[in-house]
Amino acid sequence: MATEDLLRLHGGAWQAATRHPFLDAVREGTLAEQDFERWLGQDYLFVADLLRFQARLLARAPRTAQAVLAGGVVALEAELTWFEQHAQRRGLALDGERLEATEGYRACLERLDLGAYEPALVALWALERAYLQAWQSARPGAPAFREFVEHWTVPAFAEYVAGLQQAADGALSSAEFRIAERVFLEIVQLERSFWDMALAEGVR
Ligand code: MP5
Repeated sequence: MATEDLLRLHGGAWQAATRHPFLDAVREGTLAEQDFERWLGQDYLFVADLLRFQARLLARAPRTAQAVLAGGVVALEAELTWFEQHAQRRGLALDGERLEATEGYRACLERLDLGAYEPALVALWALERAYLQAWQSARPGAPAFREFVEHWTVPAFAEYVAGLQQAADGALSSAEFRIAERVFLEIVQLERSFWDMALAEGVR
């Protein structure tokens, strides 16, 4: 089984996680500022959690996966700075509490961290691929949000996701199909909940 099979088998769930009214509003320029800022603050907390998870994943990765995972760790650290700069420009504090979806994601990453390497890598690929496709659906993005759309749709990010996919395919051959599938579906659900959360207080 390969990663593409997971996407093919669960196309409906994947679509729900990667096409969302939040992203449509980013594209159309109709997103309320407070919704965007809620997403920004929560995604900052998520990326901080992801950096810890990925650093530990790197520590237990086989030699062949070290380069792509190490590159990702460096990029995540730089991304935190990027978020901090945006928050500062908007006068936003980044020390908020995790809302439910963010906390659920953190708990999932922690569980994966305690389990086997292979499903954890599949999870990382799935969440990065979901973000790539989600932001692609918002292209080109209204001027106010364009920098964010570009951030997750640049060719370098797509190449990173492809590198993770190659590593995940290598890992999948030795992973139990059902375990990988369960992890994949959990990530898909978390991604969807994250977008729902961003709009939760002002569904329009
Ligand atoms: C990513 C993210 C992608 N920033 N937020 C969520 C909810 N899912 C996935 O991670 P990265 O490392 O920012 O590309």
